[in-house]
Amino acid sequence: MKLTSLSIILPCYNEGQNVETVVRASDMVAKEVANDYEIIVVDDGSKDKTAEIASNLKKEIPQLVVISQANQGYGGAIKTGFEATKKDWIFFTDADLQFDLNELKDFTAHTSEFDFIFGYRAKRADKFHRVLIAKMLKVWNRIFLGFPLYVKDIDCAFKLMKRQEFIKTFPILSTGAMVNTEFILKLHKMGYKFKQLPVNHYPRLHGKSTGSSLGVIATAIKETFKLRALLRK
Ligand SMILES: Nc1nc2c(ncn2[C@@H]2O[C@H](COP(=O)(O)OP(=O)(O)O)[C@@H](O)[C@H]2O)c(=O)[nH]1
Ligand SMILES: [Mg+2]
Repeated sequence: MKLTSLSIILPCYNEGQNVETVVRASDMVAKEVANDYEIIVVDDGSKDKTAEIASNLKKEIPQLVVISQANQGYGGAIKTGFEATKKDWIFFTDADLQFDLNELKDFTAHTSEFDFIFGYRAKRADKFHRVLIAKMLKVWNRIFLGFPLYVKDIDCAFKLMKRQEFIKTFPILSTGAMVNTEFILKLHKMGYKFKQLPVNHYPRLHGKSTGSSLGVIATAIKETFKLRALLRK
């Protein structure tokens, strides 16, 4: 069954070589899975032509919205996207083509039963140190935040969520990598159940991953303690 309406969020930082392909792929799959849709590109202070390339596609794809902001980090970018959504369902993924947008079709089949359908990377196609950082984050989250163990892949950027329920997690405070941890913890506390589905993951062919840079990790550590204080309230 088709979704009534869908907002697709694509956070972008220097994705000039990927943005056109990912917007076109989003447009194709959105037509198949939803009666009405919008595609929101959040250009997070890119230093390349990401915003220009995306904006040029607006003539051809009227459902496309491009928002540019000063660089805030992954969480800040996705948060801007969340706040801009207007449709009944929210789907977000990365703009770097590490996921196959067509797999969204398998997700929509579960929307009559679940409000939150989260992907997990059965086999993650990232460098060893990137995967190690992700594993450490899981242990860290468990120790400091009591993160639910059954959530398989916290940061997997392939999530379909019902907007009306998801906005109960607002305001989202994290502007860095802890953004997924934050809203999953809030939803878990509210008693929501998540459907988890495997997704394929591909190596990044263009552009650079900064998901495990020192700055990102330092911000994540600071955000953990802010989150801890917030969740204790
Ligand atoms: N790393 C990073 N990614 C950003 C930022 N703003 C938006 N993004 C986007 O977030 C997504 C994931 O980033 P990436 O560096 O590939 O992270 P990784 O796949 O976890 O290593 C990509 O679509 C980026 O373009 C930012 O400030 N830093
Ligand atoms: Mg990536």
